[in-house]
Amino acid sequence: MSSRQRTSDDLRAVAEALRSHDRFFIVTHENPDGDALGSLLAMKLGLDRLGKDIVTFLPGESGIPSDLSLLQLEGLQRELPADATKRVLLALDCANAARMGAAAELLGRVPLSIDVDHHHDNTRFGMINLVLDGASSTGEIVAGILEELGVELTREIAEPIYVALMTDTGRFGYTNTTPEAHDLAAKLLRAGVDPRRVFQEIYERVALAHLKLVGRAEERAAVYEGGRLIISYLLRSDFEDFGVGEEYAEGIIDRLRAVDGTEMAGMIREPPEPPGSPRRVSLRASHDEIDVSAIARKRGGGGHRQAAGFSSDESIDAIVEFIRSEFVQATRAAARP
Ligand SMILES: [Mn+2]
Repeated sequence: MSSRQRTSDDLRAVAEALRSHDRFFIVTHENPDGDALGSLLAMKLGLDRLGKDIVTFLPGESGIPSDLSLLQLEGLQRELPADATKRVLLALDCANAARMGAAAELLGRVPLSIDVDHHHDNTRFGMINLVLDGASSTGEIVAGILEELGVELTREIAEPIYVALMTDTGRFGYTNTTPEAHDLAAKLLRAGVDPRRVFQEIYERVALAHLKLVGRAEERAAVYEGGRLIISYLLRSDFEDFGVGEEYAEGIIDRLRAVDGTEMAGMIREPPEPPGSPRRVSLRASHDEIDVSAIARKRGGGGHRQAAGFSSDESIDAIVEFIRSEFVQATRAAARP
């Protein structure tokens, strides 16, 4: 069976499952980004229109990133509701079950579980899996599902999909910016999305404290291996100094990667809450030869080839050393004829 054939079968299987059930529990990953929350909201609004009974859930402790406050997430649950096991579990943008946090324990206890994602290392933990690693974003897959279901693409539904698409492609700048991504963007604009307003809401409402936090991380950036590797870090005390949460560190990694000559960037941070939580590490590659998800997996994390992350209880120095040695190995392997 060709992969195109399999893809459309999976899409039809998901659409059929959504059509034939009535109660859903939609989950995305902890420390959510624009794709996670945009996909979740678009799917919820789409299924609402089909008259389905929907509960949405965000695992973990982290707040909603302030730059995503345009998403109308009323009703989003942070604790597992008692009736969750009676609902169809629909996981969006989760590469593995652990990404669902507390919702992972529902697997095997729900009538049906559906895994919709675009991470190439997705473990296919659902009973139905629609994993399209060529899709720019989970939002793009959600758009395809809603189209298959015949749900009208209203402005209300198009906007969160646009948020997912724009943020996951790095404002249409990463390698996942495919013709399909731009085709979808055009469709979303035709549905009434105002790209200028969405851009402003997400990227041009920066709190001064956020700017200062970014400044501190930039100040601390250090380069290694002749400038091909760049790493910075934020301490718990930095977040305390500016009175901001960990979600404000989002995006710093992309500023590091933008430095001329950078092949790989690493950003280490100590989450201010809850106390004693492990350090979190984001990795970015700027070309195809380095697979940062393979590096992250060595420490129990994962992600995409060019954007991945992991958690660690090691010291910052030890994490820097790990990243350096992995970078050297990865680039040496890439240079091999
Ligand atoms: Mn995504």
